[in-house]
Amino acid sequence: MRIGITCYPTYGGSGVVATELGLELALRGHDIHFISTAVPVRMADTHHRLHFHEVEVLNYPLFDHPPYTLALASQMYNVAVNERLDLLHVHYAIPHSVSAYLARAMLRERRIPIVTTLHGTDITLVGANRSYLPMTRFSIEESDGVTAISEYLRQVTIREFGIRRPIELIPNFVNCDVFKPADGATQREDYAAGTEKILVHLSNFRPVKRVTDVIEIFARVRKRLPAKLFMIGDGPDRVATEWLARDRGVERDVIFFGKQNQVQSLLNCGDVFLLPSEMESFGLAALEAMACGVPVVCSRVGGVPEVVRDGVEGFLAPVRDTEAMAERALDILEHPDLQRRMGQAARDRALAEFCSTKIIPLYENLYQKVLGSA
Ligand code: GMT
Repeated sequence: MRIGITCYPTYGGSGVVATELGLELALRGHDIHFISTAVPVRMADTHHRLHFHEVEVLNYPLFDHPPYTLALASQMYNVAVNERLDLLHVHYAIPHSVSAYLARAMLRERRIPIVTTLHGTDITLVGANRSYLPMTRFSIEESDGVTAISEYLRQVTIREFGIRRPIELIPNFVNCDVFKPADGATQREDYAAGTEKILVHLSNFRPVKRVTDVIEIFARVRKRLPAKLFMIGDGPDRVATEWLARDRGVERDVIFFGKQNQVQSLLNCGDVFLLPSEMESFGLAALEAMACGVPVVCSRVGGVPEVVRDGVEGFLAPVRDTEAMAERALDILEHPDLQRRMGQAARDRALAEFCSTKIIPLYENLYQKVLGSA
């Protein structure tokens, strides 16, 4: 198949999922055309079936706001014609499926199906401004196939938007051959001495990630045992987080790595992974840690309980309860048997439920289905 994929190329789970999906589909013989404002995050590999088409947003002095949605629709149309695309797969209803809807309407000689994957941000957007609801519902209803990345998000979308068309659950996935337990030496010794433990967090440091809670949790852990904290990523709350680390007196033990693409080698150093978010429709970063055999401590929100079972692959605790999360992290760090058992369970669950080998065929089946009924 010849597939156009659109996502935000920024540092976030949806961009990672879209990029990995494109890579995996290319390896399976499909021609993939990314249509985006920049090369998507984690797009490290090249492959003869992978192509990138930049969306240039016109900046004209009369425009207060550059017309991104229209620029994207135009480029989708151009690529669909020039590359004879079979379908468009967009990540986010707003605005990407609206652009796809326009591109489909412009392409009069044939009907190009649209698949929309929901990651949760559309819900957040409508929560912040109800006026987006009719447009979001419209673009979901007009898609030929719609997927949600967790059952939680599927249910919320149906409820919030009053959706009557089917929404398919296709969970997020991880390449279990890339994200896997270290099979030799790790970089651990470069950062931690002897028996020092390593805690890891990975996100885009948006307020919803509650990165300052990561510091609070770490400061509690650090009082009980020698440890280091890896902070991978960057974003709006980084400065506040650095400040809090100094305020809590743990700044020498916290390492800020900034944005990284090859996160697996850092995850492989971890003894426990922390994700205390306010909300996660899925929690891809936790899954990546799990695939590396690292137990996780997360907040019990959104779709996270579908990925992590409390007491099995790690622990879940109420949002904001940094004391409980620190205690659960200490349970793992102070009991090597538990750490080993949970790490193994985490790897097993990633293998059994969320490996790309299992999930990519679900997307291929959906593509076949929408092409069959186009
Ligand atoms: O959470 C973010 O800041 C990024 C956002 C995105 O759109 O990339 O993540 C959403 O999609 C990810 C991939 O499906 C999910 O793993 C995240 O849980 C979800 N974030 C939220 O629901 C807050």
